[in-house]
Amino acid sequence: MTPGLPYQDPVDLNTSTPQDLTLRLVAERTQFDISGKKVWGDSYNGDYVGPTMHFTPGEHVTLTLVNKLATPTNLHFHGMHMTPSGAGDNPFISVPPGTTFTYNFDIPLDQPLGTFWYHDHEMCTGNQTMNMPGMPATTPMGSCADTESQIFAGLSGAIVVSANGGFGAGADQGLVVHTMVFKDMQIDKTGQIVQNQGLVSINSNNPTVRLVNGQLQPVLTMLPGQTELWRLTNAGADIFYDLHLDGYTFTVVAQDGYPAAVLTTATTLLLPPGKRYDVLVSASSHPGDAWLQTLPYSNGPGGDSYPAVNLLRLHVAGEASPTASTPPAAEAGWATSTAGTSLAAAPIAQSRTVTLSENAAGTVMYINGKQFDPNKSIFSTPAILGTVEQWTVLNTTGEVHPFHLHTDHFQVMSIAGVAQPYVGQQDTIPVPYEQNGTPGQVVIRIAFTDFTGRLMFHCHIAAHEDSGMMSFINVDQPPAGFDKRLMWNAGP
Ligand SMILES: [Cu+2]
Repeated sequence: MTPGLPYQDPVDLNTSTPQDLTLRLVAERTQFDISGKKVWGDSYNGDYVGPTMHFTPGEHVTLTLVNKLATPTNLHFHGMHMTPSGAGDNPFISVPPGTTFTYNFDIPLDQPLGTFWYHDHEMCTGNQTMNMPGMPATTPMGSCADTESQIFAGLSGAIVVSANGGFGAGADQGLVVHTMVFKDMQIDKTGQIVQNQGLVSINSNNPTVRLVNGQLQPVLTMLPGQTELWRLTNAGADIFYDLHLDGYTFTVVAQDGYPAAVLTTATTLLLPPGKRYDVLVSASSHPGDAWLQTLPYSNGPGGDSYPAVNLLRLHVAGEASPTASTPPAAEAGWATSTAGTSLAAAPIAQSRTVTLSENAAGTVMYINGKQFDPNKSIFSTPAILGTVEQWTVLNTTGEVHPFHLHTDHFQVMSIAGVAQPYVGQQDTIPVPYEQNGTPGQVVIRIAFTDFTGRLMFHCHIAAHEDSGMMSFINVDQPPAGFDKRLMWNAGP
């Protein structure tokens, strides 16, 4: 691979967002050109980083997935607030090899504007042992690739939701926008991306090649003083990114596609698998270079340890940007008008505990003592549409697990017992590991709005969801006589 090529954004699947949007994705075996090296994997429409989908609230989407793979596949629209049922964001759909499936859904008017992503979420229902070392990756239903293998092979890409081509209220500042999709690659001797197959397993702790939009250490050029919006997306299968841009700060305007209620700045941003941050970056007023790096990171004594890696070189050169003086001031109007109300004062209709655990070898994973069962939620009672619940997520293992809920975002109330200020909602939160016999703990609140159905939740280390750390909650309409005092109305 040749580092240092000019930075490129992923290809766009569509550039306009008509009221009726028709899209087509073909999943197939593909030989990629990765900064000059030929590598075999799986693609959507030929690209290692799937083409970026653009959606807008109020739109109807018809998306045909053509499966030319040798295994079943499907799509999940991570973070999108859309129906989890029917031909919507429904991971219970499985598209067999050689067939097509047409997804059909509305983007609701209250869909937050920001960065999301899509990926294979094939659940190979009935087999949660495929990642156990030495177990062949086959199931009673025939050849079935796990989610980890499919995402790792290449089946993921970004989704951008915007209105009028911009980011949100007060935010159409004419900034240059970049979509940065982080994925990593392990390549075997035959030039193929490693898969869980036969006696071979992906080991997320093995040396790996970290790529930005499928490029090795690309060079992004900015003018002195220029401000850009970067849509940072971890669309990889298993590993974390702890992003740092040497000498710079990130201004966070959205997290997981949900506008920030309060603008914050950060010098590092931890992105577990599935996480997104939309950030403003203002180039230095002086020409020079800086590395966007992922810092050394360990997700716990029972997990992985990753070395520091340079990801992208920021090259500041040329005449000072004519817009240099405007964007930071424009931040005041950025996005915050579309952030939702804090759930701190909401009535709590139900409280639940979600305990993440695993066997001693770390190969079989559980939630509340059970591996994923596609036919049965770990909860005996449903959530009620229009209510807010409080979930205490406990981690009794020696590694951080990023907890993800489909369909509805959540608000993080506390981490390890420390109350968290409201900065907006999110859909993926790293749950700390157990220390000295005290489980890691995150308390979240979820407002179940707009959609009934089965909402998946799971660890977003794909190997862990494949190993069973996944379930779903049923969301039902309020039964007759339901106590209206338990309903949450976030209105003014
Ligand atoms: Cu996990």
